[in-house]
Amino acid sequence: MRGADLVDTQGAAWRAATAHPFLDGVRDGSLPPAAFDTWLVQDHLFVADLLTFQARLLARAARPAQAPLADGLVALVAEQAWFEEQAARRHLDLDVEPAPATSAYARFFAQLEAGSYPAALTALWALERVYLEAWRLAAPGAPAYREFVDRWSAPGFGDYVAALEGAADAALAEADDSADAEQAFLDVTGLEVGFWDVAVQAGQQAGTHAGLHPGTA
Ligand code: HMH
Repeated sequence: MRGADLVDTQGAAWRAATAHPFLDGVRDGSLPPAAFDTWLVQDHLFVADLLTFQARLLARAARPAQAPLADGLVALVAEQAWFEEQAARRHLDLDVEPAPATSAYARFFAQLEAGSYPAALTALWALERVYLEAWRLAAPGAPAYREFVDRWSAPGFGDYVAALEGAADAALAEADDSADAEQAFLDVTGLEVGFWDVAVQAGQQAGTHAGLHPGTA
């Protein structure tokens, strides 16, 4: 089994993760700022968890996977700084509690750390590929969100995802059993939907409050 096969066999789950209403709102500009801001602060937490997970994955990586994983770690450190700049520009407090979906992702990472290397690498590739496809589908994006769309639609990010896919495929080719990797792939799609949902719900709540208290915004 190869990673690309999973995208085909789990097509419905894949589409749910990559074609969410959040992304429609990014594309046409209808996404409420409160939804976007919630996504931003939660993704900043997510990236910190991802960095920890990926650092531990690098420690047990096969030789050819080391370069993409190490390059990816450097990029994640820079990405955290970029999130912090974006948050400052939007006057957002990054010192927030993780949403349930963010905590669920952190628990998933912990579970992967205790599990097989091919499953962990497959999950990493899958979650990065979700971002590549999801944001590309939102391209070019409304002006307010364009910088974010550009980040994950960039050719360099595509190259990174392709390198991870190659590394995951190599690991899967050597695995005796890929059932856990398949499950990890499916888990990623569900966690991604949950993550987008948190943001969309925050936008709806902000809209409701604005409606209840007209003129106080
Ligand atoms: C929730 N999934 C989520 N956030 C991200 N930044 C990525 C994937 C890609 O790194």
